[in-house]
Amino acid sequence: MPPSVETFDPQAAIRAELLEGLLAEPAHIASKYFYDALGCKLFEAICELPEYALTRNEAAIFAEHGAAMARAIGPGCTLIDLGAGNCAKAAALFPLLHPSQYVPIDISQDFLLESVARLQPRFAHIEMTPVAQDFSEHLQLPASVRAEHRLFFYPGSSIGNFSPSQALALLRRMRALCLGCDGGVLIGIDLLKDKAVLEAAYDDALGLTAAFNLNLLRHVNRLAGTDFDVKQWLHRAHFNASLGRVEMHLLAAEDVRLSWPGQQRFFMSGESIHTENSFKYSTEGFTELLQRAGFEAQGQWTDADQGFAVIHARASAG
Ligand code: AVI
Repeated sequence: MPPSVETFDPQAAIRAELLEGLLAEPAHIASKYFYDALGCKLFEAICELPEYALTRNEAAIFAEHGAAMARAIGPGCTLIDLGAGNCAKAAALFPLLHPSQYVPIDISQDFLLESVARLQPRFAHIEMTPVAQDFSEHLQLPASVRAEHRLFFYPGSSIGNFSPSQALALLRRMRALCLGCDGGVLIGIDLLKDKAVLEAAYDDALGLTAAFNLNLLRHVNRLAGTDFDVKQWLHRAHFNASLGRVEMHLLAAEDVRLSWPGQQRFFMSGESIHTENSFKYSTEGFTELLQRAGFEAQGQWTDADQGFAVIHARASAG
């Protein structure tokens, strides 16, 4: 008999993960599944909303303090861009940082390759090494990534979508990949602020965030074969002060029988599916997390309203 071959089917793994979350009490869906093609466009539109100041605050910080950051970091880094997307945030820093290698990492291979193809002619002198990877699971760098002066760039407060313990694990992984190479991180975090301001950012008047949240159900239908009808679900967002996070949920607007091949689950009216956490930090709280991961904060910059911070930290010796 020929030996059996173990094959890994990524689609089946995604389906299994999603269905496990839907059968859990309470049900949950990982927020990384927001970003299908429409979800990416909705998120881009959210970043333009008056209520969602994160992106503007961060851009203002880079515009005002980018040169100071570049002085602190020094030229010639290996710039590793986590969740690079269209690469625009990193590219805006190229003229200041003068990286010797640019390593954009993103889950969406096609989008990443298109972005790099657009960028490379403008910065022909920078070696570009795109890596298609879901780094939330296990961040890995191919051997072609220089082990010199590595700088992990993680803007947008995306680290807030991980729990503090997951964020710590990811930072520790970055620390391990900085070993012996004068490495560091440049990371954007949304700061704790007034509850009403936070809740408006995740429940805007136009309903774009509601559409972003509901669109997740259509994406899950395609990935897992479920039969969600978005009309039966309502968007909810609230700030959980004791855990320091904005939570997004989808609430059943009526009794719902959800089915998929071979199985079903009943949701009572008002029952929730937890779809996202967005943790907010104080600069002290995040600096402490960095320290626990083996980094030492070197500089921090905030916008005029103290809504957002960009922190530069170096891997500590040892
Ligand atoms: C990508 N991430 C940092 C956004 C956030 O603010 O947590 C995703 C988002 N969710 C709702 N609006 C935006």
